[in-house]
Formats: sequence, C-alpha cells, structure tokens
Amino acid sequence: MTQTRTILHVDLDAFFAAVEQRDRPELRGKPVIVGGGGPNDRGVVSTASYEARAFGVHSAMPLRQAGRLCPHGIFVPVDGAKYLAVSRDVMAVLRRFTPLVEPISIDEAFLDVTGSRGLFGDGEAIGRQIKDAIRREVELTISVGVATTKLVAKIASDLRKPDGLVVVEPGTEAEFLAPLSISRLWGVGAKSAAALREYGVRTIGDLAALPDDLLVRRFGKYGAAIGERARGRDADPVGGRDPAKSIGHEHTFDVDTSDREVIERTLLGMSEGVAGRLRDSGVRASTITVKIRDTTFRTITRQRTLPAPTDLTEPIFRTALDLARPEVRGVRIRLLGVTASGLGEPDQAVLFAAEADEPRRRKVVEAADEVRHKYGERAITRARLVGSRLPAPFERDPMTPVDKRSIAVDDGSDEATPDRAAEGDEGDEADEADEADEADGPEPGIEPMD
Ligand code: DCP
Ligand code: MG
Repeated sequence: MTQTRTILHVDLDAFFAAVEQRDRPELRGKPVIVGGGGPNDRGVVSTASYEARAFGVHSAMPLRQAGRLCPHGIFVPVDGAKYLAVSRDVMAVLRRFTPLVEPISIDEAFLDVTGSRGLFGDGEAIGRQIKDAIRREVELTISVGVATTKLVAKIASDLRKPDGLVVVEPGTEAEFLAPLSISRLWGVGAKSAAALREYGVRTIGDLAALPDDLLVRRFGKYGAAIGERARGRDADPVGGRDPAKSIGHEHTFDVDTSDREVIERTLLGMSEGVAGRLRDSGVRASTITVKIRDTTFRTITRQRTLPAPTDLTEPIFRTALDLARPEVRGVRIRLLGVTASGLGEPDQAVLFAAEADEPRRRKVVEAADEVRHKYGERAITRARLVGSRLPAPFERDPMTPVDKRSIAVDDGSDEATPDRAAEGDEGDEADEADEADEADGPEPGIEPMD
C-alpha cells in the first residue's frame, strides 16, 4: 500500500491589500481597495481588504461600483513588483518545509509534506508552523487546507478565510465535500453546473452519488473525472503538472547553411542556453532532442536518453552533436533546435555526491550563470562564439521581455511538412529566432568537434 499523502494548500489572505496594510500602518483596519486609479477609474478591483469586503466589494468588480458601495474606501494603485517580491519571500518560507512546493498563482501554492512529517509533525502541525513563520517573517496571514489530495486541500483552505486552518482527515474526504456546492469543484464551470442541474445535482455529494456509467454516457471522459473528484479521489501529484516539461532553444538561420562549423557552434550555443535554463529551474534533464529542418522544410527530430540526468552544457552539446552529425552531412539546414526533457529535481544525495566530484566544474558553471543573469543570455554565448557571424540562439523563455525577442521568421508552412517527425516535437511551439546581429569581427578558430 502506498503511504497516505499529506498535502497542504496555502493561500494568502486579501493578498495585495494585506501587503499595503502591512507597509502602511495607517491603512490597517480600514477598507482598502487595490486597483487602478481610484473610484473614478474605468478599471476593476484587484482585491479588497476584508474590511472593504464587508461592503460587498470584491475582485474584478468595476472600481466605480466599488466606490459607490464603499464610499469611505481607500483606493490604492497596484504595485505588482512589490507583490511579486513578497510572493517570493512566502514561497521561500514554504520551501523550508518541503522541496515539493508547487506555486499555482502569485499567492497560493500546494505542498506535499508527506516526507516532512517525521521532521515537523503531522499536516496540522506543519500548517500551524507555516502560518506562524509567515506571520512572523513576512507579516502576513495565510489560510491553509490540509488533506490527502490537492483538490480537497484547496477547497479546505478557502473555507475559513481569513487566517484559517482546515484539516480534512484521511478517509473523510467524500463526507467533507458532500454538502458543498459543485461550483467549488475544479473543472465544473457554469455550463457543466447547468447540465448537472438537469440531473438534480447541486452539491458535490449529489454528484458523487450519480452512477459512473451515467456520467460517462452524458459527459464522456470528463464525466468520469468529475465523478472521481466528487468522491474525493484525485491522484494529481504536487508539482506534477506545472513545471515545464521541456526546455528548448531553436534557431532559424537567416541563410540556410551546410557549413559544419556554423552548425556545430549553433548547437553549442543552444546547448549552453538550455543548460543554463535547467540550472535556473533547479532541474536536470535525462533526454536530449535535436530538431533539424532542411532547406526543403523536411523536419526530423532525433532523441537520446543520457546515462545520467544533467544540467551542464558539455553532455548536452556532445549528445546533440552526436545526434545531429549524421543528419546534417551535405544538407542545407534551415533550422536547428536543442531540447532537454525528462526533467526532474536532482536527488539530494546524488547532487551532493556529484558536486563533491566536480566542485571546480560547478564553480565555473555558477560563475557563468552569474554573468548570464547580470548581462543576459547573450553574454556567455558571445564570449564563446566571440566575433563569429553566428547569431546567439533564441532563448525560448516566456519570461524574456518581448522587446528582447523577435518572433517567427518562419512562415508556418513548416507545419504542413509531411516528413515532420512527431517524436519529441512540441506541436505548439512557434519557431522563433534571434536577430542575426552578431555579425561583428572575424571568424575565430574553433576546436574540432571530432
Ligand atoms: N487578483 C487580481 N484580480 C482578480 C483576482 C485576484 O488582481 N480578479 C490579485 C489580487 C489578489 C491576488 O491576486 O490579492 C490573489 O488572489 P486571491 O483570489 O487569492 O484573492 P486575495 O488573496 O486577495 O483574497 P483571499 O483572502 O480571498 O485569498
Ligand atoms: Mg489569496
């Protein structure tokens, strides 16, 4: 039998408003409305302090309406950068209790504390310690739900806001959910709720009582899933959904090339970028995929599993080169891509052992990361590809400000290529390329790769 999981859902109370009240004591105990430029603004309320909620003010309400409902409300503009910094402080506290933290928005996260119980006590005790730590160190209150599944923990954290702590004991999930409205169930929107009402379903308990075959007949796979959830069953692992499934770079050449040096150095630059992103995310990859599109738009991918997961340039580059070499011989190449997948957090024991083996190498890598963070992705690539006519590979990172990227020189006709190999290929990714603006200086000599 598998061990019963202990999962916490934590959510900050009136987050943006609470931060403002924390930083401006004169706002404490007052109806604070965060959003836009005040009660005459056309925008909507981001959030309101619980004092303002007593007047009926809530998130997404037009500011003007909030002004009418709560004429003495104190309107405060949104300070996103500040809230983001506070959010990071909170997540850092959570990570002290378990490495399995899955942030799902700026102010909420799931924690799997199953493995932390020996150290910190049961779920309830851990919930209390987290609440105390955040109150003491970040000066904010949170609400916590403790349960055996993510779904139940999330519903629980919302029940006694603000400053709540609701524990659902193992085995009582269905009973806990039964009286609650089906609108609280994940994946049940207004449309599904209306359809379910035709069957007399109003509460989660009503839904749980419907026979599975009826749910499947009426709603297909989705029906089976919500039926399971209504009965409190939900195997979704913490951290199992959100983190990137792969990290990849692609580069489209301005002019199709068969120059081996150019191809190799492009692979090197991309491998370097991928490795850096892996380290930034604190994960290692076990699989490397290269993507090669030739001048006729024929696209292939080649994939290989590494002997050990890595976040370092060298094994990624060596593998990418190995995979690409037989495919690029005598072919004019339009696009190259390197993707790392099979991502996982390194096992701490393995991590320490590996680091003991190669502390110097780590140091070099960390120094490189620092430069990269300070001066941007291109700094390191530039140093390595100094003076080359190669553009740095495009950083496929949604966090890269838009003005730093240039989108899709490719024209979409690529997608229609019949030869396009599906394996390891993300169908939804746009081909994006950096500008070829590194055309300064002479070609340096490069080390032969084989
Ligand atoms: N937010 C927003 N617009 C919305 C909803 C939320 O700008 N429509 C922002 C402001 C909130 C923050 O996200 O402070 C977190 O959202 P929550 O839904 O968790 O709301 P609060 O934390 O404000 O209140 P609660 O105590 O209900 O969690
Ligand atoms: Mg909140």
